[in-house]
Amino acid sequence: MISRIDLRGNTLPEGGALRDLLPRAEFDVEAALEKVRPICEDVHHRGTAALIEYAEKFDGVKLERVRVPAKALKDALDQLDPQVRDALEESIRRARIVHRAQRRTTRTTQVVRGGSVTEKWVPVERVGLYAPGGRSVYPSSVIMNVVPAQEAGVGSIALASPPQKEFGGLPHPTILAACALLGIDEVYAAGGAQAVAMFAYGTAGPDGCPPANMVTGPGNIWVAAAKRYFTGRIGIDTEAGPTEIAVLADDTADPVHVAADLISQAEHDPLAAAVLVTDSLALAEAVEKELEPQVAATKHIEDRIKPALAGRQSAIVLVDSLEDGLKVVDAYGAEHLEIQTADAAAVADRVRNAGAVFVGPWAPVSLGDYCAGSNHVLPTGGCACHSSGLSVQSFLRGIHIVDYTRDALAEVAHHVVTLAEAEDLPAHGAALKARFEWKVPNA
Ligand code: HSO
Ligand code: ZN
Repeated sequence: MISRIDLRGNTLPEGGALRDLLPRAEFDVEAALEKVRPICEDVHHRGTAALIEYAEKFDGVKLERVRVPAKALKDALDQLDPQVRDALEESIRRARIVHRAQRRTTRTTQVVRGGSVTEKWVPVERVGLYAPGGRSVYPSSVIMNVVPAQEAGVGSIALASPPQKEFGGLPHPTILAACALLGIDEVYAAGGAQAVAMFAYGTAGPDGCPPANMVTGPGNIWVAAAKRYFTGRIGIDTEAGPTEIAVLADDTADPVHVAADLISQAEHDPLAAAVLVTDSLALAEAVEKELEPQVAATKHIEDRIKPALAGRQSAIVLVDSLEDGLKVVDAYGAEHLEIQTADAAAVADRVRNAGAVFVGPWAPVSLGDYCAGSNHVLPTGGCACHSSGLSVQSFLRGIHIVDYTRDALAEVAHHVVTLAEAEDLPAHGAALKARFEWKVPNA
């Protein structure tokens, strides 16, 4: 069901060469970009009319309006299963605790007497959040996007999610209910690249959507391609690829837990990646054995879990030692990394590259998906080597405010002039000279 990659007996190659030995899904955003470009431009030119046409073409629904009426949001919350409501509320409560603690305070640094730089954190003015529909209807992802934006102080938050045929062209009711719980009342029934274009360009008219400065949220390859298309025009979070779990485990790990956790993320998508890295052949064999009955006992077997586990993106990687295991997980840079070893906290502390790290037997990825307080919008495809998951910081801009007195400027003016001349930019130097009657002090 899952292949093995045996890296034992050899010195591991470094960096990129090691990464090439490890499994990863094909996710060709560049190819999707070609298809997405005309859709985005169509939304640019025809606005709401184009969105309505794409809803019919891609979602099979004839929409009268794209903006979801307030009553639909209220009804969805009224009709929400009370147990689901309780769980969503707890998830929101915990996410708020963690994200509130991420808020940044303005800091002034005195560089010299009379010269200071203040770093002021200002929220993005308006963001558009995307919540997928179809195979993945995740109200938890609404929480993971909305809470950091709200805690950052974003003033205007809108959400788009694909129209669903079985719900009369509205987004899925649990998505609407999650919006209502979070106080989000600007919601659009729009999906895919066209939803991203709606936020990027804005649409006119009474049913229109004002343009947003930033779009975040997970989505399929079309959403990722549209985000790439608009990069530079608007801010985005990372382009979300198929979900990934890596588990670094030794012979103290419980194979039942390890197998369950690998399956838990394979459940998302046939392209989802499940990777076990271990120095214990006995554990590898036990997990392989355990996968069979656990997969058989779950739900999305043929369409997602089996292809995900059997795909080239998933594997059990055997290594000589935990040291080598750490090198492997760092080279891989998983979206989610579980540490199931003796002294797991110490091992976790040595990890350099991962979207989120889950320590020991009582912190499975599923906890992080819903109720740990951490964010589940995390970098995939190895982007954990350079990017972080969604946080309050994602929605803030740090503005430097430079404040110097005459004396403080005089003290450093000659250095500025020298550097300007070294770069053949004399007018830069002249801006200083003009302030000191064309004689730079200390020159
Ligand atoms: N594991 C997914 C998020 C998710 N899981 C939503 C359940 N619902 C990517 O981090
Ligand atoms: Zn998940």
